[in-house]
Amino acid sequence: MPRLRHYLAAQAFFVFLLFSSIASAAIVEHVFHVKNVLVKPLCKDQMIPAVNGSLPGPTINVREGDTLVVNVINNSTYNITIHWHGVFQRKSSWMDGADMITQCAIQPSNNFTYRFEITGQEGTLLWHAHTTNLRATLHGALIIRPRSGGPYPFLKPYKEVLLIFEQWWDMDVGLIATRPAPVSDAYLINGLAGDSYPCSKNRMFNLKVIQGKTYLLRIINAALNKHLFFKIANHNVTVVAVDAVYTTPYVSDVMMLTPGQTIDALLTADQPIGSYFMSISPYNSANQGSSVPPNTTTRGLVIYAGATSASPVVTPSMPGMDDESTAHRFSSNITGLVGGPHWTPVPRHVDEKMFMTIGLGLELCLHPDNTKHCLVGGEQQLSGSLNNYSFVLPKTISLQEAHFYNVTGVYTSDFPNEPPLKFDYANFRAHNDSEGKMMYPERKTSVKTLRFNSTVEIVLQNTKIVTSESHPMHLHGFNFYVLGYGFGNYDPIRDERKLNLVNPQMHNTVGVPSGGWVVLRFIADNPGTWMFHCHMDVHLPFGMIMAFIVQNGPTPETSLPPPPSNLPQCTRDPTLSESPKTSVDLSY
Ligand SMILES: *[C@@H]1O[C@H](CO)[C@@H](O)[C@H](O)[C@H]1NC(C)=O
Ligand SMILES: *[C@@H]1O[C@H](CO)[C@@H](O)[C@H](O)[C@H]1NC(C)=O
Ligand SMILES: *[C@@H]1O[C@H](CO)[C@@H](O)[C@H](O)[C@H]1NC(C)=O
Ligand SMILES: *[C@@H]1O[C@H](CO)[C@@H](O)[C@H](O)[C@H]1NC(C)=O
Ligand SMILES: *[C@@H]1O[C@H](CO)[C@@H](O)[C@H](O)[C@H]1NC(C)=O
Ligand SMILES: *[C@@H]1O[C@H](CO)[C@@H](O)[C@H](O)[C@H]1NC(C)=O
Ligand SMILES: *[C@@H]1O[C@H](CO)[C@@H](O)[C@H](O)[C@H]1NC(C)=O
Ligand SMILES: *[C@@H]1O[C@H](CO)[C@@H](O)[C@H](O)[C@H]1NC(C)=O
Ligand SMILES: *[C@@H]1O[C@H](CO)[C@@H](O)[C@H](O)[C@H]1NC(C)=O
Ligand SMILES: *[C@@H]1O[C@H](CO)[C@@H](O)[C@H](O)[C@H]1NC(C)=O
Ligand SMILES: *[C@@H]1O[C@H](CO)[C@@H](O)[C@H](O)[C@H]1NC(C)=O
Ligand SMILES: CC(=O)N[C@H]1CO[C@H](CO)[C@@H](O)[C@@H]1O
Ligand SMILES: [Cu+2]
Repeated sequence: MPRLRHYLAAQAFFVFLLFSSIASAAIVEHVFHVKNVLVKPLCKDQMIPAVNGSLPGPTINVREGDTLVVNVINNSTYNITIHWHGVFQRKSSWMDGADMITQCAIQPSNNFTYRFEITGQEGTLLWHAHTTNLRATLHGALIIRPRSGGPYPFLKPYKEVLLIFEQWWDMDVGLIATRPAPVSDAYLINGLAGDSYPCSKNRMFNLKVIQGKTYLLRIINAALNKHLFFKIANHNVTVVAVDAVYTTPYVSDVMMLTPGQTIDALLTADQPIGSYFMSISPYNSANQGSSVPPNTTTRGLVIYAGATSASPVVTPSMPGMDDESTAHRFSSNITGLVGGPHWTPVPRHVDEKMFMTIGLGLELCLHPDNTKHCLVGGEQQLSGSLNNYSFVLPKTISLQEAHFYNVTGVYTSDFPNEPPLKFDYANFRAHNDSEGKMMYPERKTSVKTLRFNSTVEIVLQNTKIVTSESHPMHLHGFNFYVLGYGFGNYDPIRDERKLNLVNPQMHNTVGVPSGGWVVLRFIADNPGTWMFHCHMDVHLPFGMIMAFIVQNGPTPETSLPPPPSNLPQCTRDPTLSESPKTSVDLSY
C-alpha cells in the first residue's frame, strides 16, 4: 500500500512537472540596437560598436525550454552577425550567426531576427559578434536557468553575480585587425578597468557581500585573445558548471578561463569582515613573442557589509603569466556531474575517429596572387593549420546555403581524418625534408561530412611548427566530452587507457595545451554546418578553422529545415580581396 501511494504521488508529481514545463516554455523577445557609441574605460573617449550603447551588452535571461527571439538592428557602420556561443541550435543551424558559415552578415541599416529554442542545457553562456574582431565590444551574457524556477543541483545561492572579463584596446575597433596586431591596453571587469590604470581608479567593479551568505558567480571570459586567471583574495570558490554544463563541485582558490569559456562558481563570504580584491591576469601559454599590456592585472573588490576603513584590505597573489601547471591543474581536474540535469553517459562506440594536428604554420607571400595578403615587404605570414589545411571562408554564399542548395564549387568534402604526415608533433624540425612539408598548409575550404547521429572522437594534437601555445578550440552546435588532456605526443596505447569515460567534463571550448593534446567525443545528432575553430580571434584570419556538415537523419524531425526567407544575403564583390594578414608577428 505505501508503495502504491508513493507511485501515485510520483505520478501526480510527474503530471505537475509536465504541466508546469508546458506552462513555463516562454517566448523571450529582445531587440538589439547595434550602433556606434562613445565609451571611456580609460583616459579617452572611444567610439565603439555596441548593443544598446553598453559595454558589455545587455544580459539575456531565459529558462531552459524557452524560445529566444532577438531582432538585431544594425545601425552601426559594420557588417555583423550575432553568435549564441554554446547554444545547441537543435534544428536551427541557420540561427547560429557564424559569418559565411551559416549566413552572410547583416549589413548596415539592415536587420535580422534570430529565433531558436534553448533546450537541454543550463548555466551561463555568452552571445557575441562573429564578424572580424567585432566581438571585442559586441558581447554579453546569456543566462539559462532551470525550467519553472526548478532547483539548481547545488544549494540555492543568496544572490547571483555576473562577471564578464573583457580585453580593451583604446583605439578604433577596426584597427585591432591591422597587422602587426597592436597590444591591448587593459582588461575590464564588467566594462570597468579599475584602479590599475590612471583614469579609472574610481571606476572599479564592487561586489557587496553579507558575511555568511553564498553567491553564484557567473563568469565569462569575453577577451578576444587572452586566457585569464581569476582569483579572489583569501577565498576559495566551488566550481559548479563550465560552459553551461554542471560539474562535480570543485573547490579552488584560482580559476583559468580561455577566451569563450564560462564558469559558474559559488563564493561564500566566510572570511573576517573586510575588503578583498579580485584580480584577473593573463595566462600566456605561448613561450615566445607574445606581448601583454604593461600592467597585467585588473582588479575588482569584494566588500563585506560592515567593513570600515580599519578592516583588512587583502590582495590576491596571482599565478605567473607562464604558470602552466596551475592552469593545467585547474582545467584538467574538473569532472562532469553524473546524474545531474541533462547529463548523458559517454557513448562507448565510436563511428568516426579523427586525429587532428593543430598549430601555426606559415604562408609564403611570394606568389603574385598572394602578395596582397601580406604586409608590405613581408615574405611570409602565419597560417593556422588543421591536418595541413588552412581554412578559407567562402566569399559569396554561406557554406550552409551552398550545402542546402547544392551549389558546387564553394567547398570540398575532403577534410582528412589524419594529417598527411606522422611526426614528433611537439618537437617539429623545420629542416627535416619530410616535416618541412607540414610548414606551409594548403589554403582551402574543406569540410568533414558526418553521418547523422554518428559518434565522433577527435584527438587534437597541438604542434610546434612555428610556435606553440594553447589554442582554445570551440565547436558550434554541440558540447563535447573532454576525455583527457596531456602533454607531448598523444600515445594511442598509453594515453587511451587513461581516458575518462565515466565522468568527463563537457565543454564547447577547450584549451589544447601547448605542445600537448586533448581527446574529445560528441554525438553528431544535429543536422547543419558547424564551425570548429580557435577562439583566439587573432587566429581566425590565419585559417585556424574547419567545419563539419552533419547530414540529415531519416525523418523530417531529424532534418535541417529550409532557411528563413529573410536570411541576409551577400552582395560582396567576389573579386574583392579578403582582409589583410600579417607577417610573422605574435603580439596581441
Ligand atoms: C535595447 O534597446 C531598445 C530600445 O532602443 C529596447 O527596446 C530593448 O529592450 C533593449 N534591449 C535589451 C536586450 O535590453
Ligand atoms: C541610426 O543611426 C542614425 C545615425 O547614423 C540615427 O540618426 C538614427 O536615429 C539611428 N536609428 C536608430 C533606430 O537607432
Ligand atoms: C527590418 O528589415 C525589414 C526588411 O528586411 C524591414 O521591413 C523592417 O522595417 C526592419 N525592421 C526594423 C525594426 O528595422
Ligand atoms: C599595476 O597595478 C597594481 C594595482 O593597482 C599596482 O600596485 C602596480 O603598481 C601597477 N604596476 C605598474 C607597473 O603600473
Ligand atoms: C581553500 O581550500 C583549500 C583546499 O581545500 C584549503 O586548504 C584552504 O584552507 C582553503 N582556503 C580558504 C580560505 O578557505
Ligand atoms: C589535479 O590534477 C593534478 C595533475 O595536473 C593532480 O596532481 C592533482 O592531484 C589533481 N587534483 C587536485 C584536487 O588538484
Ligand atoms: C540537393 O541534392 C540532394 C541530393 O542530391 C537532393 O535530395 C536535394 O533535393 C537537393 N536540394 C536542392 C535544394 O536542390
Ligand atoms: C625526418 O622526419 C621524419 C618524420 O618525422 C622521420 O621519419 C625521419 O627519420 C626524419 N629524418 C631525419 C634525417 O631526421
Ligand atoms: C601540406 O600542404 C602543402 C600545400 O599544399 C603541400 O605542399 C605539402 O606537401 C603538404 N604536406 C604534406 C606532408 O603532405
Ligand atoms: C541515435 O543513435 C542511438 C544509439 O546509437 C539511438 O538510440 C537513437 O535512437 C538514435 N537517434 C536517432 C534520432 O536516430
Ligand atoms: C559588408 O558586406 C558586403 C557584402 O556582403 C560588402 O559589400 C561590404 O563592403 C561590407 N561592408 C563593410 C562595412 O564591411
Ligand atoms: C550607420 C547607419 O547604418 N545608419 C543608418 C541606420 O539606419 C537609419 C534608418 O533607420 C539610416 O538612416 C542610417 O543611415
Ligand atoms: Cu589559436
